[in-house]
Amino acid sequence: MRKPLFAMSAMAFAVAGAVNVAFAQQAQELPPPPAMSAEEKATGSRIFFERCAGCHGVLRKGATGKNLEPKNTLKLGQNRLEKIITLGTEGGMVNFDDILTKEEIVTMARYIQNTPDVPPEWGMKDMTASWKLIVPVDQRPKKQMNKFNLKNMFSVTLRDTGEVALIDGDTKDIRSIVKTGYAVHISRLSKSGRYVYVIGRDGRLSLIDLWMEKPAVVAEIKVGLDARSVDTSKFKGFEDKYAIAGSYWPPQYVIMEGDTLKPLKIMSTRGITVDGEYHPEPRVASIVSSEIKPEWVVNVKETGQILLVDYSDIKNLKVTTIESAKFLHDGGWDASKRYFLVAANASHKIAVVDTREGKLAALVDTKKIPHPGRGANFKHPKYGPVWATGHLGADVITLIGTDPAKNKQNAWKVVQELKHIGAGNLFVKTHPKSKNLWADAPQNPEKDVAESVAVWDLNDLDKAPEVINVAKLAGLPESKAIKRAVHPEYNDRGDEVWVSLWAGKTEPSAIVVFDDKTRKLKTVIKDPKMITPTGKFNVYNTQHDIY
Ligand code: DHE
Repeated sequence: MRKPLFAMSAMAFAVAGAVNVAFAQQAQELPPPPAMSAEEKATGSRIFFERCAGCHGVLRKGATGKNLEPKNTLKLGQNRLEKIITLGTEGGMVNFDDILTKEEIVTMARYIQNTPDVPPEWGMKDMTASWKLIVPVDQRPKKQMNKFNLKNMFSVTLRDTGEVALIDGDTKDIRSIVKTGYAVHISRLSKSGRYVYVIGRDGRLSLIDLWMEKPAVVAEIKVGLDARSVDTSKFKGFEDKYAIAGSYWPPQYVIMEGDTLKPLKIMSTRGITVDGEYHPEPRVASIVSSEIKPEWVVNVKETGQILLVDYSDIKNLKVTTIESAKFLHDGGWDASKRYFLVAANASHKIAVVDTREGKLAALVDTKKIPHPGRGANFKHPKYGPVWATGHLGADVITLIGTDPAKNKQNAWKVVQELKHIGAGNLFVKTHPKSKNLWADAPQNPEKDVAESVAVWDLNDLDKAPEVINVAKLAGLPESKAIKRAVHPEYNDRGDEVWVSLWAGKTEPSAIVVFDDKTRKLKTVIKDPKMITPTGKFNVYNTQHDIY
């Protein structure tokens, strides 16, 4: 028995040896990476984290963005890399000449020809050490201590100051500005509507208690070194009990106590992709909370696996792994809240999960790079219930039928593509009480398009949309820089739409409020403290997943 085995391993060694020689030859053909001082490396590392890792991954293995390991970047060389970073590419990479200085572009081109740094892990010890229970539960109010109409409060991301503004939807007053994580990303609501969970790109998760006289952070934790998603337990009997946050680095998710953020369990997402290959950095993209089961839907970007995490017994955690497509990003529920639709953006597909059955219901082919946010649900006059997504890479809004019970012929099919004002859409939105569908295009390179939104009449979707130049209406000082119109969000009654005008950190930004019925300007919320507003999360709509 021993001999053949030995013979086999000798052969394996020989093959491996030959492969190593081939690699060495290949490596010899590549030029050496440019030398960098420690200071220059630190600058490169900081800029890469702030600007590049979101699309390319910390290990630079590529996702929405290309693989940037030295085996590829060294082939391109300094000049070509500088050009790509400066001007962007037709493949969807944006130009950085208005974001980075010339010297920074040179540094970045050098940095990405060097081997990526592997950041440290972040386990239970680090997490627990970072956890701060600022106001223990028994010292918190027993009832709402302010007179605000909390249902209509908006938690607004102030991206570049690492804060959220809590804005009263009735009076439009800023009730509180709360310090949160760096480049704060999203807010989500607890099932009761009392707690706001805010996650920053630096992995800082903040818990805000809306019942306090002046709402403030009552607990905080660092869930990872790079993160984007958070949600809470919404199933009957588990309301406000647990929170879950997903990290980009380390690739993992953590389950916490809902009202204190005490970490309870960490689960790694490292593993095998839908193609059967190991991936060291499968990042956690969107997470949503089911109302029909004690379950979260956790979408793992690089593996293309959708995890149904059953939180009814977290000591004996049951996770269903559903194979879909790469690279999973954002998504939302259909109107019945049984089906979850998520963009596999680099595959140009929408994956549909039937959460009642715990199975993939469909993979729907779409135009390039779908980017739904949470999408938009409405009843189409011809096709019945549909869910809408916009696209970063195409100038259409895609409508997908979502009712296999009564409109089987349209279910999980693209029933219509609405012609948008351009590519570069990020978010679409409607409301059950509205007859309008709003879509932005902030990533479009044309200033006019990026500063505008399009509005369709849901009763007549063949009619071209009304195009509203939000920046022109807002009355902010003219500037060459683009004021991106981004993230339409309804108020709780569904009769107002708020659109952010996202300008640079040193320029005035604003939130522009429209009357949904007339589509006319209602008011502009301006304030010197309103720096780089992007996402806005209405308490009631976010609490109940209304979109
Ligand atoms: Fe987001 C949602 C990741 C850039 C504003 N963003 C999400 C989600 C993910 C994600 C995974 C879904 C969370 C969920 O539902 O649980 N976003 C990323 C990135 O990786 C990316 C491309 C690059 C990065 O480095 O972060 C990125 N996102 C942006 C922006 O530049 C935006 C426009 C401005 C900003 O504030 O940073 C932005 N992302 C948003 C918003 C949502 C979001 C407003 C929530 C939409 C909603 O209605 O739920």
